[in-house]
Amino acid sequence: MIITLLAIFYILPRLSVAQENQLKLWYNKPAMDWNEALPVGNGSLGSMVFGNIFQETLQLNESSVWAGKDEDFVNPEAKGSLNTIRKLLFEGKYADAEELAEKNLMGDKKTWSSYQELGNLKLDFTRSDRHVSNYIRELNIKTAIAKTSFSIEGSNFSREVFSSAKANALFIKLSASNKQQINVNIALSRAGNLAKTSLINNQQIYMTEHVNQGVGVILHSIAHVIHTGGTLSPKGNSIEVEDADEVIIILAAATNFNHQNPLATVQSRIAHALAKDYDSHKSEHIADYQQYFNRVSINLGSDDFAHFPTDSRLSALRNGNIDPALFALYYQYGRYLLISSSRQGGLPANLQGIWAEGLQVPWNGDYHININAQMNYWLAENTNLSEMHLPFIDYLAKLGPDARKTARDMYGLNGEVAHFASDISYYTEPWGKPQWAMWPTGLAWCTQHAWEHYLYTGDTLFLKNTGFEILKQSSIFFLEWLVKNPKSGLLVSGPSISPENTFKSRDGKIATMVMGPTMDHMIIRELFQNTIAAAKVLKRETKLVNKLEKALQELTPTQIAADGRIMEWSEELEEAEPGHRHISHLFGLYPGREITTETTETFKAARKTIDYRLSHGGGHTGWSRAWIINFFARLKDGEKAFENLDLLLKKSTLNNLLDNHPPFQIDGNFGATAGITEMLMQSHHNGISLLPALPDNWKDGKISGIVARGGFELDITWKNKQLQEVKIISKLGNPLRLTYTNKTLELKTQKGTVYTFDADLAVIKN
Ligand code: FUC
Repeated sequence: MIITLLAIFYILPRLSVAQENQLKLWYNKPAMDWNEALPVGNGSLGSMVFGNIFQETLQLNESSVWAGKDEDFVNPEAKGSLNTIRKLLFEGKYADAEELAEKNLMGDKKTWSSYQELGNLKLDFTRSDRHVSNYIRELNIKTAIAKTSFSIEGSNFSREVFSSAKANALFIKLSASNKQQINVNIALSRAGNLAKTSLINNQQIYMTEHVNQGVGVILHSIAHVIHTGGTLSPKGNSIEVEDADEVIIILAAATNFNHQNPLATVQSRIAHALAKDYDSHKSEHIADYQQYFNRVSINLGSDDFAHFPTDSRLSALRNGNIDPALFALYYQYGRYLLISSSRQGGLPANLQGIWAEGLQVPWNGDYHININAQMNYWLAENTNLSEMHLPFIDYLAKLGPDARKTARDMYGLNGEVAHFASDISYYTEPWGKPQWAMWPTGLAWCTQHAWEHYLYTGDTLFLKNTGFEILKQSSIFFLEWLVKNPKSGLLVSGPSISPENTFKSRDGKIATMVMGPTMDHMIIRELFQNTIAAAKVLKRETKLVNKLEKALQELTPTQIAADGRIMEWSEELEEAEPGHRHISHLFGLYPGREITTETTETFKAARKTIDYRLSHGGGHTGWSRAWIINFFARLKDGEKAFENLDLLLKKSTLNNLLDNHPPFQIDGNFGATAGITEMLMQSHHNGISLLPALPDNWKDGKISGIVARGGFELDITWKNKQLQEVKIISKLGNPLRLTYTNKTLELKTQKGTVYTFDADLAVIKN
């Protein structure tokens, strides 16, 4: 009897609350600062929702709002200095080489550039003295809608915000349970106070600015206000709504970055949005978003704590609470963030996705291609968001012309090269300090994404029209770039660095540049292999293939140092910072696929390399920790992978579950989501491997809809850490090779057919 009553009054309602909250971030107080606000976005138009009761701010972003301008800044001395610098490095005169490189290889980038906020939509609710109860703010990642609700003196208030990719607009609805309850002043502004705002027909607030005092894009934004009941009147450049029953605001924005007439674009978006009612937009938005989001579901075990606010769950985790569902939420949040910041036809997700505050964003919010931009896309294919990968690949194709120019003007070589970072001006030249900039393999690393997109989708047309050219041009550059190391007779890449790491040179000075950092060779090896494979698929370029095959034979192999670790540079040098956040010489472990087989020396050396970094304080930035999760997953160590995921949430995650470098940087979210997938399934080597790094914490679980290379979609169920069942849809009809523990199965498949296997990999049904 007592148990039944308990079930009815306590457990059942709790269960339903928990279920309802499974895919929600929610809080019982407004955001204290930006790091607690909740992000919504349609790939380009985004907002951070604070959930303030009386003075609400919707901080706004549009992905093409950038200060800066197109500029060529190849150092004219570069070509003439290259051989001297190489000679100095071969002779071990690192400091001299670096000094010369800083002077003669670094470009003189004259214009400052940065991603910037679009602005702020301020909602000032006039009566601020009243008692508030039942406050909740949430982000529902199942519907991609942020909501704030509370009660004041018997009226329930609710504010909904979503950014619709369908309508290219942000929608905000303010409602109340009783009539005539909404009194609000609505204004648009922008940091720096240089934006011009005006009212159009008393119903629209228009804001424009040629950013950075004319050195940047021209932005245009319109907020259109619709009220039901009450009155609407102009107040300066803001709109005042009094005693309304309901208020809807539709906001659109565009810049001259990719619109000939951005104002006309904004006006037409508003006009189109007005042609339908709010509810139609809302259901269209949900349907559009869910066609991607719903492809994957995940259950990692008990969701007992879903009825607690997200920030409390995070602090409980820090205090030792075990909350598998929080990791599942974090996983789906990674997918939510990618759908919301990277949509076909738009720009790729930058260092902060699309969400950034103010006029100077950390690291300019750019595209850092020495790990960060790539990490943003590690989850795209395997979490079934292949379409979201395309903005990044399109971006690489667009880097082409500048990358060819840099190869030619800076080094006198053919093909394409880009260095450590770029932005929406598509620059590819290095600038600043050699320690981070003198690194020619940025674009080469990115080419992996073009090949991987093909591996997952089998889209030969894509490979023919877009992917192959990206691979080919990078390969052409590196065939010409590599030189013989006089000591070993093998090909090396240089002058170059192992991203951002330093070593102690023989004369006791700290240096960064060498001939032959290991990462370069790992990247180039994979680039050449991928280009050969792509050429074979397309049956072309036999001459190029022959050259690449020859170069592969001569390229410096990955070497192991006397202490058993993978060498970071071609000679044994002592790193100045042994816990450095970049673990570049493990590229071949992840995201590469050079180090795969457990019995090999390099596999063991990879393990030692990472253990050493960690024992010297490594993994201290969010993205570095996220990379480590993937390393341990590839090392098939579920406990270590989990330990680092757990540390990522405990140490490098903000209350809104965004990754904290610090400051906020989105790569850690994306990298960790990729890592969780990698713990549950891998497909980079010899077919598909099931549950390769399952931790004790996730004893029972299920993941549905993740994707393996070769075009297989998988539902995996496990119990007591043992595989129960795997359902595989063969999307392309490729042969399947499946491994679970020591069992392997090989099967020819038919396109569109579903195969189900048990723990012995015996076919249950198909
Ligand atoms: C890389 C990293 C930094 C930072 C920056 C945006 O250069 O070394 O930690 O993430 O990118």
